[in-house]
Amino acid sequence: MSILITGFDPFDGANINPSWAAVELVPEEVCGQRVYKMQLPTIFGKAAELLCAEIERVKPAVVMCCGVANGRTGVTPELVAINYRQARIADNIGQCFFGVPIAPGGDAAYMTRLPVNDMVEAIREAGIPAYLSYSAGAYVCNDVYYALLQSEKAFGHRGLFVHVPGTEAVDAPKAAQALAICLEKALQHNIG
Ligand code: PCA
Repeated sequence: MSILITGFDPFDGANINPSWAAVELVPEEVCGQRVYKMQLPTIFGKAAELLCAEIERVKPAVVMCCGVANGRTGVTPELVAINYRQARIADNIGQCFFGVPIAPGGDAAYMTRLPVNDMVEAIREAGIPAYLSYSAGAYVCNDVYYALLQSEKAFGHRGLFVHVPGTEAVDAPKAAQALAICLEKALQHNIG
């Protein structure tokens, strides 16, 4: 049983993306399972395509994608991915969608089957701020999350998206610790 985790490259003129900084610090093994890591480009469509190709190659049991949500005050597991694109800013190749579906005619939304409330509780117990989020937005993170959950049937993984806040709210080592806690909960859930 392997694990795949992803973070994003910098976007909107930033020098770093705290999601990738955190992913890089997650141990190479969690609960005895190998952790594969991948950086995704902040590009509508392309990020999801690269992710699905890697899932097909690695065949992980659990896939956890991570992004930054500036302005949030804690680590936020995301419950839902919606079939919608709406961007305030262009992605890293200048694409900007407004009010269009990701998959025309596709399901309106998907929910993760992983135990997000247990994750929030466990992260808080470790002294790191966390809360459940009911919207991953409508930018590239949600785009990837929709593809991640939509492809569960085809590839057999369980997917989750987690937003980390800016480093002023939670620094990279703490964010990495929170991500590792999410993985532990996901694996316990998959085994149990
Ligand atoms: N956050 C953006 C996309 C890449 C990232 O790290 C988002 O929340 O959609």
